[in-house]
This record gives sequence, C-alpha cells and structure tokens, in this order.
Amino acid sequence: MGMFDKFKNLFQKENKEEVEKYDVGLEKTRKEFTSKLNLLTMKHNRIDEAYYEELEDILIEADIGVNTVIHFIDQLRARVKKENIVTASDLKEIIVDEMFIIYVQNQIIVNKINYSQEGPTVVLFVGVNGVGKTTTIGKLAYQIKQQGKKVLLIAGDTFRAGAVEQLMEWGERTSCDVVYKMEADPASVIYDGLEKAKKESYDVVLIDTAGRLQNKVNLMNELEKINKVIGKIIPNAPHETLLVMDATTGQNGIQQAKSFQEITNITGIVLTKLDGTAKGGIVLAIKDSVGIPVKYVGLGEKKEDLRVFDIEKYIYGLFKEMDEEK
Ligand SMILES: Nc1nc2c(ncn2[C@@H]2O[C@H](COP(=O)(O)OP(=O)(O)OP(=O)(O)O)[C@@H](O)[C@H]2O)c(=O)[nH]1
Ligand SMILES: [Mg+2]
Repeated sequence: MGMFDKFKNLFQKENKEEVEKYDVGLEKTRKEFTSKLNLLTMKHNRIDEAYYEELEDILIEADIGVNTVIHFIDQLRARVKKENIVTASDLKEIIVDEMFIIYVQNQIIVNKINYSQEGPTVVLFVGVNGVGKTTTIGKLAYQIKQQGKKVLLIAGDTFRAGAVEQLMEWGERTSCDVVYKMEADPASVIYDGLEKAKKESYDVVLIDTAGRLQNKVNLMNELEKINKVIGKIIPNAPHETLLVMDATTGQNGIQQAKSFQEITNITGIVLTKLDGTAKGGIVLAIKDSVGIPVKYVGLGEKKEDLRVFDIEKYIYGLFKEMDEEK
C-alpha cells in the first residue's frame, strides 16, 4: 500500500473536522497542483525527459523551491529506475511517497511546543510585519487555554500604532490576561510581564514583538536585549522562538527565515495564510532549505484556525482530488 492510501485510511478514522480544516486550507494549492499533475499524466503516457521537465515546472510553480525540486526529481528518477516504473500514472503514487520522504528525511519531526518542566513556558514570536504574529498568538492562546492552562500575553510590540489594542482584543476573545505598557521599551514590558507570570504561576507566556523591517544589526541588537531580559527572569527561556512566515510571500519567506536564523535561535516556524495561497508547496521548501520544522500552520483568520502542522494531513490535503479523479 502506498503512502497516499495509508494516509487516507488513517484519516477515515480521524476527527472529521480536523481533516476538513486542512482540506479547505489547502484548496487553492490543491486545485492548481493536482489538476496540473493530472493533465501531465494524461499528456504523457511514458515517463521521459519532457515529462520530468514539465513536472519540475509544476513543482516550482507550487513554490517548492528550485533546490528542493532538483533534489526531489533526482530521488524520483532513482526510484523510477530501481522499480522499473514506465507509465506516468504509476508515478503519481510515488510522487506522494517521495514528498513525504523529502520532508521527513529520516528525522523525527518534533512539532509540539517544548513545554518547560517547571515554571512558565515562554514562547517568543518574531517575523517581519504583517505576517500574522499577533493573530497567531491569539489563536495559540485560544488553543492552550482550552487545554486548561493559564496563559499570559505580553505586548512586546510597542512600536506599531494599534498593536497593543489588537493584542488586547485577542486577550478578550480568548479570556487571557495581557500585559502592556504604552510608550515603553519592549524589554521593559517583557520584564514586567515575566515577573507577573512567575509570581502568579502562569503556565504559558506568549510574547508579541514588532515586525518592522529594520536593518539586520538593529534587529539583532533588539532581539539580543529581549532574550537577555527573558533569560534573566526565567533561566533557559525562551523555550521556543517561533518565526512567523506568510505562505503567500513564497520564496521571499525562505530568505526571511534564513536571515532570522542568522541572528537568533529559531526553534520553529509558523506558516500563516496557507488558506490564501496556491503555493502551499513552500512547506517542503522550508524544511529542505532552512532545516527548521514548521510547527503550526494558519488556515484562516479566526481563533480556531491554527493547527499543529502535520505532514500526513498536509500531503493528503494536497493530493486528495488526485485520488478522486483516478
Ligand atoms: N487568511 C488568513 N489570514 C491571516 C492568517 N493569519 C493572519 N492573517 C491576517 O493577516 C493580517 C496581519 O496579521 P497580524 O497578526 O496583524 O500580523 P503581525 O505579524 O502581527 O503584523 P505586525 O504587528 O504589523 O508586524 C491580519 O489581517 C490577519 O487577520 C491566516 O492564517 N490566514
Ligand atoms: Mg502584530
């Protein structure tokens, strides 16, 4: 049984609503990707050079990234040879398999938050402006709160007008407390927030930061200062630094991830707006070219629209209609 059928069986037993979220969120990517793949299969009976070339284009258009695509096609060629695959329709299943393999690459993918054994778990959110940091914090607060944990939000974005109010709205929506201070330095708000979190035994602290596009040195200095304050109050914190990336920015996002990786220790990626793009292939490119796992995906603007990233659901969501059209 191929990977695709395995996923399919798995999800028939799963919570329907969970699978549907991925289905809907990946609709745009799937429509483009699967229909192109089906056309390609119809056009080419046999697997030849022209087939590979067109497949390469389709994958690049889905934003899988040139290097990842080259690596992927090499793997595919090797498998075609080894398993004596001749027809393009037999290759469709193998494509699903290989996508999974490229993502997992013999590693155990940890996509859960690294919770601290003792004291508050601190999660810092970074990323350029407009990617969805504040919204993600709201959604994650909602999720963690539902697990019965005490959550504190810290408005470390003291730069953008309206940023504090936006976080406060999320605080209300999710019944979580928010620490803020007008016209203050981010490090000072974070200091106050973490003191409160320790004193009042919060389980999880989510820290918002400003996403203004600064030069790298400024950004590095600011993050250093923030990390220093955090570490001083809660040793070994932040337990996670999540880089928020907008899936609709495609390959630009990959560059952002590389830049952030150079200046601070990113432990995971949140890929937002996957519902708004036909380029959902970016998930594979991030893992392959940046080496940081995608921990969460944003599949909409509402508080329920965040999911722990699951490669199996993702691939199933991407190829679902391929099966229906078989
Ligand atoms: N469709 C969709 N929209 C999203 C998602 N995540 C965030 N958004 C929207 O993206 C816009 C920007 O989100 P913010 O959370 O304000 O982004 P930010 O990174 O905090 O922005 P700055 O504070 O300006 O740096 C908002 O309109 C959000 O509703 C998502 O997963 N899907
Ligand atoms: Mg924000």
